[in-house]
Amino acid sequence: MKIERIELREIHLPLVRPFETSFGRTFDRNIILVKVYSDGLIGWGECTVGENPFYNHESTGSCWQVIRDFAGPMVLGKEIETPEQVPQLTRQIRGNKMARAAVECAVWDLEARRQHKPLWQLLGGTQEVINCGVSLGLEDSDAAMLEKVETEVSAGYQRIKIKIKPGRDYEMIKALRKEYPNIVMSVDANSAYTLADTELLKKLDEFNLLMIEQPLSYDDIIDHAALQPQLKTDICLDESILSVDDARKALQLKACRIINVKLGRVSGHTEARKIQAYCHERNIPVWCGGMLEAGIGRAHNIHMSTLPGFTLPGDVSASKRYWTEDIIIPPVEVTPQGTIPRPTGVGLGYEVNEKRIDALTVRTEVVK
Ligand code: OSB
Ligand code: MG
Repeated sequence: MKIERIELREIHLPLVRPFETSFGRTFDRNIILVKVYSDGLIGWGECTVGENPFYNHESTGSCWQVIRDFAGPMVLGKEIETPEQVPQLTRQIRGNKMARAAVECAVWDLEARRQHKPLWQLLGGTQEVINCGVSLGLEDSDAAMLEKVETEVSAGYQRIKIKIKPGRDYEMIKALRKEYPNIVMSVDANSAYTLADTELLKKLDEFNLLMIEQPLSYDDIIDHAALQPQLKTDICLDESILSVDDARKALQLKACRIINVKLGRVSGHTEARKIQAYCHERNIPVWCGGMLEAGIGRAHNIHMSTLPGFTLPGDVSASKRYWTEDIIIPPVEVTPQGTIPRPTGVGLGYEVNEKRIDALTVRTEVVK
């Protein structure tokens, strides 16, 4: 197929409730959508980047520029056999993986529609349902956090992840564990600690956590390798893993025992599949992380999560936890068992609500 046209949209939509991590609080999202055209068909991608360069070095603004001026033009007009060629076409771009991923994901959707298959089938997905957890942002009080845990446990989610930061860690988790001794619980520090905090991190072993996600620096593997043997709790790396090579290095150094895969962070489905395959061969569990995605990004995450290595519950949860009205129809819904059945329709398997997208659009540009 030949990519005939690439359009960018920036949509603005408020979150149902603010989401706080150790690096800051998000109230609204500004999300870039990529629409690719070929032979009368359309494919959609969503850039998973944050508004500020606080999770990684990218931002909505930087991704817009990189997609418009580099990743988009490298793909536009190109004859491609398979979406796996897209990372080849954009490989000259260093870093900027969320920008590159948005274009690649749109081409995957397009190719799935061209082949008249659901995306999961094209990717090689094998699981009929995906297992869902939730990620709970920081709250000012333990009482507020307890209330949120109660809501999500009642909704059926299979794993509850709690954001932590210095000062909101040991005592808060202790309070939650007192009320919920048996739920599957994990914590995510988003790089808020250093090796100087080793004693505190060791104390979290008391709480029988499924994992501790990214305790140390976003660009580190070495210090995590020093920390992991001192903890009973499994470390899961998120920010530090940008490629299958990073996954290999982290596992060789025993820096973690679990890996979080995010499509944007690792540059798209092609690299995500490589990480999944590498880990699956070694019995290292992976799971799908989230970046507060709207429906298109959420749907891409669902398809990826059907791959065989995705055994732990992901951060892929119901649309209504984020948006009053999503940009896809129907919205993503989660069963009382905490699962999402894999979509049956072609491509993403959800209808993209273009009217809603038009109403939310704050910027449009066509790639030249
Ligand atoms: O570290 O997993 C993270 C959100 C923004 C940036 C980083 C992270 C998160 C989440 C939210 O934990 C996951 C979600 O509900 O989409
Ligand atoms: Mg994380």
